[in-house]
Amino acid sequence: MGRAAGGNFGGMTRATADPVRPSRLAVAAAGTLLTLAACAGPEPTEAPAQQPTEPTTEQPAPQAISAEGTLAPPEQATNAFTYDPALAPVGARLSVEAEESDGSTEVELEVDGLLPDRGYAVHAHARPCGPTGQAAGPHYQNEVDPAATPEQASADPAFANPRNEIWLDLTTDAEGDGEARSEVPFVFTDRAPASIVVHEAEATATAAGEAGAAGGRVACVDVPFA
Ligand SMILES: [Cu+2]
Repeated sequence: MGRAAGGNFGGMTRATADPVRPSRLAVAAAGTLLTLAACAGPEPTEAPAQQPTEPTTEQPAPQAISAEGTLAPPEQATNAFTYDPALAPVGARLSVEAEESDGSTEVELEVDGLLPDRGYAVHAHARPCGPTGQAAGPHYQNEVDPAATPEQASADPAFANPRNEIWLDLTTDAEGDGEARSEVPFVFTDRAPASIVVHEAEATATAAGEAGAAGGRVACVDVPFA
């Protein structure tokens, strides 16, 4: 019984009483000149007072991001590029969502308007899209392969694999739509990928010496993972 009464004292009475008082004082002191400003005052102070009482805001907010883009030729593109309109048609849409929780990251990709009934190899890459497919840099790796160089991409399955990189290989349906989902056992810290790249190969290679390889880069969408 005592507890319930104490709880009621806490939030509501205090929150509503404080903001009202100063604006009343302002009206009394300043007269007609300030009446307009004082009238406008109470409305904004009442609205925010309701939001903190929502219990759901106390849950830890998950780190979630989303991005989408419509493929355009590099000279017109802003965030979604096609480098090969025969394989990644202008107007196709890519949409990406990512969410971190409990030390893992889940990434989902949806595509609309690619070629029908076709596989595409897709990965998260380290840098943003640019005028050519190479702008996006190498695959994002959680643990970076020390043997990889700008000229020689990581091809060691110990690093170039779908638990250390984010692979979103997919197969489209008869309409050219498709989706992929990947959950990896890491989160982004001081580094994060910046784009999703679609390749010409129908699936990402996994064998030693060619792991991660997927042919030319046909499309790219910027994703603000960081
Ligand atoms: Cu790639």
